[in-house]
Amino acid sequence: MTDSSLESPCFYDLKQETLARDELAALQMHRLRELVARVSAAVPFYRAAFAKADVTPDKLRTLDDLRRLPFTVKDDLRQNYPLRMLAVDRQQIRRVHATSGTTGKPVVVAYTDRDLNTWADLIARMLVTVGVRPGDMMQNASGYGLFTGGLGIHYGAERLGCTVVPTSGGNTVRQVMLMRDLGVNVLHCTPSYASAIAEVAESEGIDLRGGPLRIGLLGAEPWTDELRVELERRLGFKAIDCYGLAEVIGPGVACECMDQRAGLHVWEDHFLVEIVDPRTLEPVPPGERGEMVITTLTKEALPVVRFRTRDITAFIEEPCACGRTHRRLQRIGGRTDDMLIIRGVNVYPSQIESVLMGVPGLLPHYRLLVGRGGVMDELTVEVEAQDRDSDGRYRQLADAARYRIKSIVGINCKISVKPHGSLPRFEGKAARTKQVSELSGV
Ligand code: DLL
Repeated sequence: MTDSSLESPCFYDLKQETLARDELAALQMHRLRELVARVSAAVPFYRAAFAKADVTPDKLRTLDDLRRLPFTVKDDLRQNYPLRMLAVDRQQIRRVHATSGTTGKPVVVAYTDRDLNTWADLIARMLVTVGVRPGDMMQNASGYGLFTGGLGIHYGAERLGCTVVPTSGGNTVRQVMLMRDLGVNVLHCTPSYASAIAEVAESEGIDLRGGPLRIGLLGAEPWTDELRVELERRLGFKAIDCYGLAEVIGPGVACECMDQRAGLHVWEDHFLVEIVDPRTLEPVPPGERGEMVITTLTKEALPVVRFRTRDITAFIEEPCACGRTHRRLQRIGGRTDDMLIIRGVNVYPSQIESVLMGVPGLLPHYRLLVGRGGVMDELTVEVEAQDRDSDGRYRQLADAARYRIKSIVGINCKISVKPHGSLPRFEGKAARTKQVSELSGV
């Protein structure tokens, strides 16, 4: 990055970020053919899958031919646990990370030296895109260890020339103290942890607003514009969305740009993205929502071909005013496997969050209890109130939330308003949905 490019709009890699669409497509095509040749030779799983689908690199003539390739799903990675899908020798792996995995074995992912280098560059690119500059101090309150959010962001921030405060998650009182005392400019964590940090800052009487804290880089879980407004009000930063997943690289796949914050630019020189109908697996019409499928174009150690992310989004086809040519994605509203079906209506937890945040007096701390009431799935929403219960206050809040959920989301649910501080807080990704066998008495 040159000094002259520090003006806004600012780029980390001007040439790559503003490549003409036809040049980008030619680069993708070249990298795709090379990838298919490489994994056919090195990964028995892909060799067998490509043989079954009757594809060889020379049959890939245009990017549309991508559709001839088979999909990869999370289970394929699990079944090849830990490292049977490696495309390089074990000695060439410099690091592994793993997904948390709710049951059974985690998915282990691996990186070569070149992968780590690419990753640091992509994070640095993302940081510049969201408004971080060399010399900024970033508190990285994201889990280190096996989660990709810690070290992934860490090395990218150092690559850009930032100072990193590697607090990881937890010990929130100390996080807030360090942010204030060190004059931290950038906070990276999940949106739900940012909400817990805001709360602790308030209870400690530490006002971070109006100080050097400028940017909240938030991601790793779905969140809403309503929560963004709330966090910006409480922490005084500009909250920016970033997206990624371990199977593809970790954070650094897509992010909003500081100027527009209207969709996430996905780095198309490294990731080939499709959006398909999760039932038919055919591409959705332009602009429609569907499941995002990603092919890694440059990963060496553990490339994935047409990986089904389960994340639901849509392309925004219009060029962005920031000048980046890489396409944008709508914010990820949820995952196909997080979708609830309440009395026949499909609901994502983020839709409920968005409604709750619109009810003055409720806090962004909530939980969704899903259970079977009679023959239908029923939803009880537990949500905290800002104030104590007096003069029927909780009943009014519950009525307001129930009415709005019915009219906006279209479902009937029970609302249980709780006192401030009674629901769990999260240091990483929030676990908001709980299946319960019997809902009566909640
Ligand atoms: O969450 C990587 C990451 C770290 C992203 C730090 C951003 C910041 P995984 O643990 O593999 O990786 O989880 C990936 O989290 O498939 C989405 O379902 C969800 N997710 C990630 N970012 C967002 C986001 C990291 N900005 C899974 N909005 C993905 C909504 C997100 N969901």
